[in-house]
Amino acid sequence: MQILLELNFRQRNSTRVIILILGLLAFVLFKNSTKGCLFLGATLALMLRNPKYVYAFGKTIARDLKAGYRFIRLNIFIMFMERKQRTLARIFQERVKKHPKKPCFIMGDRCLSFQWVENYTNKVGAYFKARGLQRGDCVALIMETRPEFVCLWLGLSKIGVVTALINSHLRRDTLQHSIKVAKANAIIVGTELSDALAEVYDDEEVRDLPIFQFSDEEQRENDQFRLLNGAIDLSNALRLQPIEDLTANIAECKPRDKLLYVYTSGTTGLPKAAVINNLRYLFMSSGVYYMLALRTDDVIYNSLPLYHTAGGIIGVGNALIHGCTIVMRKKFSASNFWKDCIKYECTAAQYIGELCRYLLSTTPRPEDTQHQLRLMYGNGLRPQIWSQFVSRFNIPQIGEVYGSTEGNSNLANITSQVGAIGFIPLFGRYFYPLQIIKYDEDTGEPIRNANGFCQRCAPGETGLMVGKVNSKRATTAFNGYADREASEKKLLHNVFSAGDVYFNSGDMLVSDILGYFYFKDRTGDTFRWRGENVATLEVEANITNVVGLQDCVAYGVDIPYVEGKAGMAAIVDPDRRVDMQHLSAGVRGSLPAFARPLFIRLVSDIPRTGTFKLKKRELVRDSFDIHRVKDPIYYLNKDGIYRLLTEQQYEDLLNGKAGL
Ligand SMILES: *[C@@H]1O[C@H](CO)[C@@H](O)[C@H](O)[C@H]1NC(C)=O
Ligand SMILES: *[C@@H]1O[C@H](CO)[C@@H](O)[C@H](O)[C@H]1NC(C)=O
Ligand SMILES: *[C@H]1O[C@H](CO)[C@@H](O)[C@H](O)[C@H]1NC(C)=O
Repeated sequence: MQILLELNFRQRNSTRVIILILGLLAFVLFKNSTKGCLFLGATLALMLRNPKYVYAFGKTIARDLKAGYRFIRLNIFIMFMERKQRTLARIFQERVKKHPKKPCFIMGDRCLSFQWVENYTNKVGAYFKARGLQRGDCVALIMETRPEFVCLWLGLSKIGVVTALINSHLRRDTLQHSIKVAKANAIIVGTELSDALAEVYDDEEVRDLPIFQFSDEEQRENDQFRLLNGAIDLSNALRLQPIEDLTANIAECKPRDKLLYVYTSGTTGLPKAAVINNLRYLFMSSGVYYMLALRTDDVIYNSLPLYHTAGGIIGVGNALIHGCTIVMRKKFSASNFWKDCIKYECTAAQYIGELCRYLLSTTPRPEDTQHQLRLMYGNGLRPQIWSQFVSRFNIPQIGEVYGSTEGNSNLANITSQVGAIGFIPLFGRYFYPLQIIKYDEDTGEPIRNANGFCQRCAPGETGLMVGKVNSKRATTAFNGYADREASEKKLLHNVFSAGDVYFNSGDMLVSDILGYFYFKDRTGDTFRWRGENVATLEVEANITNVVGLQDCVAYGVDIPYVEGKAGMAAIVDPDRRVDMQHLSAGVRGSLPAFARPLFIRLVSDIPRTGTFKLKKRELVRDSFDIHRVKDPIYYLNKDGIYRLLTEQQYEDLLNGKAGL
């Protein structure tokens, strides 16, 4: 309890705290009995001046005690690790000593032990040390899923080198941009992506970097195999590299040293490199481990990409830190999901919302329930399909987790409340660094009162989620992006009192009286589609560029039975001059598949707000409703061409038959 209270203790006025302590004392004296609960509930009600909380308290006390207990264990673990100056590489070494022979990563028919990973990463570290890389340098890693993906960055971290995990779907401009913002000193590329790298080779800043090309056995045996111009054959070099003991190098690294850059499109513009230091990695990964009560002997099925937080940090981290076994797969496959889970005897699996829907849309088969999963965890399981999913596949527990890569506050539903992304214990409401504040729907900006401060939302009111930044505590520090200016944009100052700093998540949440939180939406500048964040600014810039017109706004719209938001762009074109063939080709050439708008609407004008921002709200509400909207609406057909949305397609979209 002490640690929970330590969270922002000073921030609240002391009377509340005194009442709470009295209530807790009474609770302890009555030894957890009903009387004690009522007493504590009444105290809480007094604190919050609202009798409804007595009821809420009775309903949630068991949940909150469980969560409180797990939360305390998590915090103790993190504190302990920081005190002992443990980096990830160091913690992993200790893991290896405990069970060297245990499988760490499994993929296809490869099964790699902890000792194997330790040996391999020592080679990687030693090799790059000999090539002159030093603590604080950065390497961009462009590779598809394979165990070496993790081994490479873990090995680099042993000599203090930061790895930028580049999204393997990026091409051209965005790829170039991602390499540049990380200020990489070298590039490691998988042979499967060497063509993508070749496309950005003409850029001066990229061309000057040494390139290390990695290929697996299969690729080397292929007749087509060739090295990129000037690239070094990394797989061969590592084969010849002797294993070196890097303990001394590891000891030089500190828990707050940068470990990885993970890209997010944040809420504005191009992908940004969010800084993940060792402590943050520990916290994110252990957060899930402790809050969902994972176990060391869990075998976790991870078919998510390794360059995102979910797969690469939360998933992989449970092996590196806590000794679980991770089963990887190059690309998620709905038809092989349960087969794999059965084959590798998985006990837990990770999901994102899309994945659950793809699984649900397969034809029922006996494998559906022959697996031994006791837990699936992840983000984005929609309330509409939650119950159906759980009963068809017989999943005993769902752990829906909320948290952003760069954000500093996290929630987890550890009680399977359908639809909820998590909860904050009632007694933690004022201490947990996460708050929901009122905001202006048009601009997405927080509303400030006469004194210039923001206001908390009551249960049931949708608001903007913000997380308090406390740079002293690892768990709530905001480490920002590689680019300083981008970091500053995400921060709000003077939120509840002069001088405080909060991180603006850009997400809209609503809480209920029991303290559960539900995800509502994202503020206007990004939306999620196919598990990726799409930045509307980027889409707008590209379309404007392609059609050469004045204005364009991009936004996300809901499609029934589909999670995330489909992209839609409204182009100002009163004379209807846009050439759809040209636009189709332009969009294909400049935007990654997930960012291409599914719908295009030609409008005569777009209303603006007082600050000349384009008003999106009405456009979002109109969506692609061809019965209501008189403007022409085009639909991105399977062949990549925009054509007028037909009545049949419209019906299919509404009925979930559009094959999205
Ligand atoms: C790891 O390296 C050690 C010493 O170089 C060697 O004895 C051992 O067999 C290696 N283990 C594996 C799994 O490669
Ligand atoms: C198009 O989008 C890409 C990112 O996908 C971005 O790098 C590029 O700058 C955009 N083009 C224009 C003209 O803004
Ligand atoms: C989230 O809450 C629901 C409802 O209580 C519960 O059934 C589910 O198991 C919870 N998820 C987890 C991971 O506990």
